[in-house]
Formats: sequence, structure tokens, C-alpha cells
Amino acid sequence: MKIEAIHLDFIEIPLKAPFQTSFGTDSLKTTWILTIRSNGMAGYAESVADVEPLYSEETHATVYFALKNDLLPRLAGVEIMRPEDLERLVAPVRGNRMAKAVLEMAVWDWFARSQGVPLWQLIGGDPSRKQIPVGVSIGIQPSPEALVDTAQGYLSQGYRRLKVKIKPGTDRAPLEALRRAVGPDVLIMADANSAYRLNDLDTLKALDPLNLMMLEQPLAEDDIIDHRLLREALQTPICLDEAVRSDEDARKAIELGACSIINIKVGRVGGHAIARRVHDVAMAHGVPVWCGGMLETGIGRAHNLHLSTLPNFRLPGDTSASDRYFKEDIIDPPFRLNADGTLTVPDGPGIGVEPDPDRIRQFRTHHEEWALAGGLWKGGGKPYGEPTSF
Ligand code: OSB
Ligand code: MG
Repeated sequence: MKIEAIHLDFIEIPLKAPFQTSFGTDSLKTTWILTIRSNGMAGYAESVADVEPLYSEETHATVYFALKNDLLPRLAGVEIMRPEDLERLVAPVRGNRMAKAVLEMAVWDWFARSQGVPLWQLIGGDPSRKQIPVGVSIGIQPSPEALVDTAQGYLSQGYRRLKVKIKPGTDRAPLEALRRAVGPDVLIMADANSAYRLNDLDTLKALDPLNLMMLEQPLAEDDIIDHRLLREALQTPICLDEAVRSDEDARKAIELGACSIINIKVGRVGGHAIARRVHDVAMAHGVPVWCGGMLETGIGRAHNLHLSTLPNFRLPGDTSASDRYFKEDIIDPPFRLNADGTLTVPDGPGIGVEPDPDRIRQFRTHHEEWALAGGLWKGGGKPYGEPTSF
């Protein structure tokens, strides 16, 4: 296939409740929805970058300019034989994994749709894994009591695992209150988003008695060395998120002993093909993985669920139901939680869900279309990111 046209919709959807992590608070979900068109067929994906470079260095602006200046020009007029080709075609561009991912994911969706098969099949997922066990990621709450309340609400809906965001000063007390309230059998984990350093060892050691299923990315976002030292000093298993950006990162982290679990996010690693290799390298080493989330709309969530059908996704993912995030998702029907705490992988062609054009129009604040003409991308509309004032 050759990509003939590109639509980029920037959308802003209110979150039901603000989401606080160790690096900031979000009340709006903002993202690029990318549509690629070729041969009368579309492919869809969304970016996981954010407004500010707090989780990673990529932002909406860098994704936009990487697509426009560096990635799409490399695809102008180029025949893409298989979705796996994308990685090689954009390989000269360093970094920009979230920008590469949104393009690559849309290409996967297009290929699956054009073959009339669900994406999981093209990825090589296990046909018997169509109900994906899911947990919920709970932002930092104003008090331990508020955390317990929020968590009990999710448990009563059927979520299978609670992930609690922590930061220095808001760690042991809320987790202790939660463990006391829900008892020893509920799966609880904590995600620090890189908020600690090795000399916080005593604080992190104090979490050991809480029997957390894992501690996610406690140390620096680019570190595997100190994580290895921390892992040796703690009973709580260490999971890496930010620090694993490729299958090579995964191999090095595992061989060094920096983690015993990996959170896989398609956007963070640069697409489905790389995500699958992270999955494979972890599986070869007996390291379980689970599918992370970035508060995606139904489009990104669908991609995540298809990926989660691979056999080494052995722990509940962060891919919660649409109503955990939004009053209205941009797909209709939204993703609903099954009574057994699972989400069902859609079985239509491609990602199996369609963006609702009315909802996209309702939520979008910027729109651009580029089409291939005479070997170059020609666009219409006011470009994104014109400098305003400083
Ligand atoms: O670290 O996993 C993370 C959301 C935004 C940025 C980073 C993270 C998260 C989450 C949310 O934990 C998971 C979800 O999509 O529900
Ligand atoms: Mg995380």
C-alpha cells in the first residue's frame, strides 16, 4: 500500500476526574487522532504524547513536527508491503518513538482492515485470549480515605487489580490504608513514575510488608543500573515502564537484573512490531509483561487490547473501560467492563472500532489534512503550533 492521505485531528476530552501522578495533574485528555487513507480504506491510531514533556520528552508539538517534517516525507510515494516495513522506513530518524508509533499503528490497522481480519490475528495473538483481564490505575488522591473510597468503587465494578500512583510523602500511608481496607488478597501495586532515588531506599523498603505485586518505575526514567541495585534490596518486585523503550532495552534490563516484570506501551516503544519484540524477549527470559495505558480514547485502547492477546501478557493491564476516563468516548459503543473484570477484544476487521465523526468534531480543536500530490505532501488549513507569545 501507499499512504495517499493523512488526517490529523487534535482532540481535547474532559476526564471524569483529574488524574494526578508524581509529575503532574491532567483534567483533559488531549491527543492526536491519526487517520491514514489508501485504496478507499482507512487506518486509525492515536498518539500517547502529552502537552508537556513530563512522562517522556515527546509532546503533541514534537509528534506533529516529527510526522510532518521527518516521518511522512520518508513515506511519500513509498510502497509499504507489510506493516513491519514501517520500522525500517523510519529507522534513520532517532527517537520520536511516540510519533513513529502513531503512524505504525495506523498502518497495522489499515492492513488488518484491508485483509478483513482483526488486528490481533495479524499481530499473531492467541485466539483463545479474547477476554483481557484489566485493572485500574488510580491517581494520587487527596487523602488515604479518598484512595480507599475510590479503590472500593473500582473493586465493586469488578476491576481485578489496583494500581496506585505514589510520590515521596504520599506513598506508605495511603498504601497501608488501602491494604488494611481491602484485605490481603486484592492485587495492589504502586507506580512512582521515576519520583525516587536510590537514597530513598528506606522509604521503599517500608513498602515490603504491604505485599505489593510490584513497584513500577521507582527510579529515573532512563535508568536500569540503580533499578538493579534497588531490586536486590527489596522484596517487592520491580516493574519497568519509562526505562524500556525497545526490545534491546528490555533485553539489557532483564539480563542486568533490573526488573522482574515489564509494562509494555505501544506508543512508548514505537509501535506494535517493537512492542511484540519486547513481549518476545521478556517471554524468552520468563519475565511476564502487562499492557500499560496512557488514558487513551477508545482508538488507542483498542490497539492495546489487540496487543494484549499475545501469550506473555500474563498480568492485568491498565486498559480500563471507557467510563473510567470519560463521560463520552470517541468510539460508539464505548469499551465496557465485563462482570469478570475483563475487556473484550473487538472482533471486527482491524482494531474493530470506528471513531465517531460527530464526537471527533465535537472534541477537536485542530484539524489538518495532507494528501500526496506530485510526490509531495500538500496540506490545507492553518498549521498547528504557530508561535503565539512568550
Ligand atoms: O505511568 O503508567 C503510567 C498515565 C499517564 C502517564 C503515565 C502513566 C499513566 C497511567 C494511566 O498509569 C493508565 C491508564 O491508561 O489507565
Ligand atoms: Mg507507569
